[in-house]
Amino acid sequence: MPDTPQPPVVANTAADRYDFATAEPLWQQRWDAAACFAVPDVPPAGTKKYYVLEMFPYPSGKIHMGHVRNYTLGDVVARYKRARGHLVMHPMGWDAFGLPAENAARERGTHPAAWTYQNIANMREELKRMGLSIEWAREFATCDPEYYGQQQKLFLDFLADGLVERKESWVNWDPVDGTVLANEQVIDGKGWRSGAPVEKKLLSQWFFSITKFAPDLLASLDTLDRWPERVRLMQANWIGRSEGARVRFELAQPVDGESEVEVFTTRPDTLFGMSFLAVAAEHPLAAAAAARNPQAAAFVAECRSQGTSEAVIEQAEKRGFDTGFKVKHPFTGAEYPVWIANFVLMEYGTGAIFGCPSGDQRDLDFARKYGLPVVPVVLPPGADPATFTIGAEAFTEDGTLFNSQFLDGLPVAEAKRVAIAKIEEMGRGQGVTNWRLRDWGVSRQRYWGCPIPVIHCDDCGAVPVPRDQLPVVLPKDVDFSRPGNPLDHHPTWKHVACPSCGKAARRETDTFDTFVDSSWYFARFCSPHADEPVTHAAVDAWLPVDQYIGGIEHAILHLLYSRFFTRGMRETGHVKLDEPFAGLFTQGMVQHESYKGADGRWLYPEEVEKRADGTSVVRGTEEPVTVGRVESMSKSKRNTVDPGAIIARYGADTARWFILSDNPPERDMEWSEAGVAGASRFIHRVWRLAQNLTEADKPDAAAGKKLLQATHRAIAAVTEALEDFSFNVAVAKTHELANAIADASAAPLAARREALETMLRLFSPMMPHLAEELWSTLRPGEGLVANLPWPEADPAMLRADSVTLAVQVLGKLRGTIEVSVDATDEEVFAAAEADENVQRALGGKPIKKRIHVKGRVVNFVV
Ligand code: ANZ
Ligand code: ZN
Repeated sequence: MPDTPQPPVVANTAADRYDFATAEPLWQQRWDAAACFAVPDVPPAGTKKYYVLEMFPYPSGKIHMGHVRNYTLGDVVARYKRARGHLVMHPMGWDAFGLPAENAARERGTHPAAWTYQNIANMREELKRMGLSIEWAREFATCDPEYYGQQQKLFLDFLADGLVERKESWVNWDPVDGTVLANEQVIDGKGWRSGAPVEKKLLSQWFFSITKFAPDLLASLDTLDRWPERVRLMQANWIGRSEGARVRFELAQPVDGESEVEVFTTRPDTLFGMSFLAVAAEHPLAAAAAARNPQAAAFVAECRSQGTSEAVIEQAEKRGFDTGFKVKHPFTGAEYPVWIANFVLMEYGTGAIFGCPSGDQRDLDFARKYGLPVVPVVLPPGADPATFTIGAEAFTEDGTLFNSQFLDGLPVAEAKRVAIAKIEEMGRGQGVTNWRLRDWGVSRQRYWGCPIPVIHCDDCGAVPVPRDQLPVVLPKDVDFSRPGNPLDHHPTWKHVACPSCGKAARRETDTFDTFVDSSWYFARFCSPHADEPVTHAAVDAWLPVDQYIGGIEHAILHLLYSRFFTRGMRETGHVKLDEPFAGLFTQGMVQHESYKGADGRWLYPEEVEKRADGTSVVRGTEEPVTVGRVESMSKSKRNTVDPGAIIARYGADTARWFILSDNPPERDMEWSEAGVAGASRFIHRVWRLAQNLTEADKPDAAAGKKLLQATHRAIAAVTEALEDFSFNVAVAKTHELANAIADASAAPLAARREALETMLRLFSPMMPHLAEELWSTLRPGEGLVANLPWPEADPAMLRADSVTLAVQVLGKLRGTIEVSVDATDEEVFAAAEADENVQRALGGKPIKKRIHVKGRVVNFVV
């Protein structure tokens, strides 16, 4: 049946505004259908590969503006490099294991797997609406058994190769919940859930031997010339190489048969400034003191409840307990007290230090608190030894030794060498290199993680699960109603036969730290469906990642662990390279104003109405709103904006364009309603420019040439900006070109068309949907912009025809002239002399000297 006739559409409305809501999904489908972003696991010979990767998201349920920024930046790089003729791999996956899924299970009764996969489905849809050039066929989640089973193989390879060790280590233990706590779950020394004081407990755990690679991980930082300097520095500090000495102090009286305590120091030069020796609460001497004295035992127990993280210890008040034991100074034989101190870590150096309060702030705070002597031994340059004293601050810089017998008069570096030589000669120790880096403990007593593929047998010890029995899959039927690790109290899962002797044995119920999952995913993307962790041909061709993009919050651990894993995979024959990420870009945060209601409650931006007079009220009321600082978006301050809502209202291109335009991408940017609205206006304006392409009444060839020159300058400028990660500059240059097109209404149609077509290709990495939409109307049937090569600037067009020169008389600016760039000196001087203002300044006097600085200035001396 025929349709009933419709009234004619009101002219213009359709041509007035770009219908992004229809266009964007359409172009996303077209890209998909054409498999634009698919690449083979093994690129054909002769292709230039480029691997772009953004740090993969944790599937929390919804994408946030930080994701939008991260994936937009990566998408610009990916699309640009494709246009430049590279075969670009740009995959996406999910860092899907971790505690929030378990918390959801405990709080809401949903299974961690169901919760996680539902979140992934939601976030995948949201990301797809952004129009990213991602090859979704490579997608995986780290909680897929196909992924974590391969990770288990890698672990077994590392184990066989001596890169994994089982050793005891201290963990935070919640005695009420009967569970191990992560550092961030210890709040003011108490378990976050139970509120019970946290204890330290010694557990046998798996460690990756990252310290084996410490020298290489440090030295190789120098080769990472496309990494931010700041990140390399943070890595270097974390690895923390320090030169120092181990010194053995003799105990005045042996303790439990032990006659010495060994300390580690980076400042052996300050030995004469010693006023005490201190050991960690877990040190054998502390245990010996505790066995003799209940007060010492109480102090040790208190230290245990402090939490294990270095940050906690750094901030905690310095406290100690005098054990009554004494040690003898290696050089003077004088006796000094042995304390237990809460700021000495058992895991660093030897777990014991000598304290020199004048040279170390912690030691000074400690000495002031407990009335221990403060002897200055390093004299600052220019200070008077007779009057120099230490006040509230230790002196930690370079100077000259004094009060130090045979070291007196030496600068610090020299004094270190002399002190070490003396200690070695006396047989009391030796110079050593010490590393701050610890081995990486990867055992977690949690359900929602990758099972560690080991079986514990009373006779055979820790036995690897045979490869043909991998993956060790998580059981689905788990009970979250009890505290602790559900794997551990599962009725059957852990009861298995020993693969070696066949006797009853126990499956390891610990799972991997989720940082393990993210330490090799970039390699897995090269052949995501292989039944080995990686395939050689794929990783050899695609790695390293050419451009990695993510937040600075991952500058240390994630990158270091990935660098370690790459080395481990090299040792075990999986890859041939050392460094996984050739280029790294760290983006800034997305910020927003924060708002508070009259009663001080935080308000969401959409709850706030801004009035023309500059005041703000709660929408629909008269309640005044206090506009607070612009700060990083966070749920707690409610200063978040939902990307889904922005895309629905303005389209993905607007969100992308605004996020790129605001600031250089390495800096923080402020999300504002006005900014988004501005980006949206620009998009509609560009769209209208393309709708009004008709021949000018009187085409002006000169205007056409000027427009084409502006176009080629834009090609050069946008290209340079994109190469440089200066995306905000690329946006600004596009604006300039749009203005030039709008101003060139007299230019011939062909020139305006060329300018527009070039502009849409230049902004296509940033606003890919609008680019396709315009291309399809300007060049119907000519394929996708996504498949076009990058425009090339014509050098001849870049050269300006004329230049503006300043004309000076006796060094004073008197006028400006416009001359051809090819003008000879004589032509330039003639033009300058002919200028009215210049003639007035010359006043008819004879010119003694003429100077022409090409492209800049003419000067006449009279
Ligand atoms: C005496 C001394 C005198 C120190 C002085 C410093 C200044 P880095 O550079 O980080 O390696 N230390 C050694 N082991 C420790 C431990 N387990 N827990 C806490 N502190 C420890 O730091 C090395 C310095 O930190 C060492 O040098 C030691 O104090 C302390 F004027 O020895 B120093
Ligand atoms: Zn056995």
